[in-house]
Amino acid sequence: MHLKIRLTRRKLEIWALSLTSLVFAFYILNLTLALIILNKDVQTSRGMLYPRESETREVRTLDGIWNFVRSDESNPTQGIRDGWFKDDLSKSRPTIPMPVPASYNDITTEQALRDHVGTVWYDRKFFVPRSWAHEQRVWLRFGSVHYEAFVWMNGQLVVKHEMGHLPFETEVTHLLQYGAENRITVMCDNALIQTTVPQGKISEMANDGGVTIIQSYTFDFFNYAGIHRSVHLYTTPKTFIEQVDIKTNLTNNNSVGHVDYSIIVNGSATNEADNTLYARLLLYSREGDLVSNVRSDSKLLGSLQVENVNPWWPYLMHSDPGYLYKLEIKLYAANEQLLDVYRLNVGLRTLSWNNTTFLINGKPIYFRGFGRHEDADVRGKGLDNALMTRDFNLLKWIGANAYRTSHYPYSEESMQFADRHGIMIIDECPSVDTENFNQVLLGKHKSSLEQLVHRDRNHPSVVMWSIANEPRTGQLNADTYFQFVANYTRSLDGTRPITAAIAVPSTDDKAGRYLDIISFNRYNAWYSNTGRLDMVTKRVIEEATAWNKKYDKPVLMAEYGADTLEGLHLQPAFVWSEEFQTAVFSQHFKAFDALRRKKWFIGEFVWNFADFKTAQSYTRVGGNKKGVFTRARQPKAAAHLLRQRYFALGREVDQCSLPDDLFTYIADVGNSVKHDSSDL
Ligand code: GCB
Repeated sequence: MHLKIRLTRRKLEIWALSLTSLVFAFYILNLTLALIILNKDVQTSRGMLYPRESETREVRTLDGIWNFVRSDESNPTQGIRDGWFKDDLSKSRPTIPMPVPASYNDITTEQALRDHVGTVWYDRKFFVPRSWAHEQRVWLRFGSVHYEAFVWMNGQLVVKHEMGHLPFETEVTHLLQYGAENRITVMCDNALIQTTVPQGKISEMANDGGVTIIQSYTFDFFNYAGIHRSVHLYTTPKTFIEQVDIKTNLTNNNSVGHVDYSIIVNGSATNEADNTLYARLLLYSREGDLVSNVRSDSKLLGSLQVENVNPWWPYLMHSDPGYLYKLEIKLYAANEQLLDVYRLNVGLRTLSWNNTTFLINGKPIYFRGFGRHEDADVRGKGLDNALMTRDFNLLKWIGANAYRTSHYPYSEESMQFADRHGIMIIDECPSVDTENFNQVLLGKHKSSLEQLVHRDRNHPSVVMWSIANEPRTGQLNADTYFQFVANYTRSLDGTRPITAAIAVPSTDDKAGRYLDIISFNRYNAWYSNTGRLDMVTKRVIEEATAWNKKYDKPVLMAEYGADTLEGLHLQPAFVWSEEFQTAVFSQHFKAFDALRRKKWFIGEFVWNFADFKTAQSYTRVGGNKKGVFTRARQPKAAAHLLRQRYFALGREVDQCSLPDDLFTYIADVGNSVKHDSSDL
């Protein structure tokens, strides 16, 4: 009997053991499957040249006041089910006026709209000229809608696009009514989940009235949404220049410039038996002189050469920065019939890098710059030409030569400004605080970079791609994930180095080995050792050195700073005061100067250019206040110090001249005191 019991118990133990092993094996299998990320292809972009008028093209903006409806948060797809796009929105719901471009969040006084989660609807009517009906095609193009857009033309779904801050377009030739009224309807969804770029979380929470939907995210800027950039209709001929890819190079001691081009055409010259097209490319100087001229082969690729070239130089690195040529591309059918004309600005420059240095036109770059945001009162992230122009004037006033488009692509108009003003751009995709790496996320992350490179590859101002901001690169599968993302970006454009702004300690990081340049973010005396101005300099030197030691690559500091309430003065310096921000900067400057001597340290970027709005939090007083400028774009005290440093660096590193008002006259007390620019 005893033996029988013992045997049964033994059997049970064996079963229990095998069951545990089975469960464990199943768990391991699941974990492994979750860790396996495959490097699948992503869909690539087409077309999307910036809309420009020419002899063969017309452009019309649809910017202005649109009609707007906020869906019920608890019923975000109602508009689709009920067909709100089939007729005027006002027939389905009462509408309010909404400016385009602009974020919708801060336009009204309603908290419900500011904090809305889910879908909103826009529509407007417009006429298309009768003349557009003939022998041409019409395209509808959005500069950006955040985050996801569905667009209907006269009730027909014409395009869907997921990813804020990037353009999309579609042909609408056959859906328009020419010489008559048309209606465009847009549904925009701002919901961010674990597989969107950037990531967020949606949850339900009890509130005083029942339950409500909460959007949370870890990134530190307000999730502004809406039609953020211009909406255009433009025409092209039936056969037209759809894509242009430009690569430039300088030889013979920067005296000869080369422009390698490749053109993709949409449509075919039906009038030509052999259908052979060719292009003529004419390059004009800024002064309007023809400096190079070439006829392409039938593959529509080739090269232009420019003698005595004026290279594109960054601001303060040359007395004539931002020199742009105008490239005129004329597409012909074999019978010499002119089919299409498109013009774009081209800056001729060459980039190279190794494990210590990043060079432009053979000259080492030392970045003096900012992390920024597209952010302003009322309009949020909406394109605003006045603000953009002011921002570039401030960048030049302060002597910056670069900024990072933290943490998403900025407007195409600002990229054109950067080309013209010689401001170097580290062009960042919308991946922020990336974590929980998974297959779907990888696909969208790669797609965001594909769209970014496709949009911005012809800008001389873009000198580096940033593939993420503060990704959790210490996590288990960050290694594979970032290997795929970095290699994919390199396959799209091998002419620019790749970076990511990393905040995990260098000892934990698994992504740096796939980058060309290491950027790190750190807030000494702010998030760590708050208020301790004596705990900055050495730590910055040590951390930068650790990154360099680990990867043997150039290093830059992509973020440092301190929140500063404009007008708060406390002496001695105390956190949040203007004195403290000034002192924090100064302690960093000492570190940067020590690091500059080590050669592989290539730049300093303050966080942030201007104050900006964030989600509500007890650490943010009306938003993030680390701006050197206020949200209204006026300087805080530290701006004047930073200006003196950036120009001093410009003078030392690039031999630039100094503005007359860099120093305020103090007293005539002899050579030992710095009292004007000549003392630098
Ligand atoms: C960071 C982030 C940036 C934040 C900043 C801050 O590291 O990259 O998005 O705004 O810190 O001020 O906390």
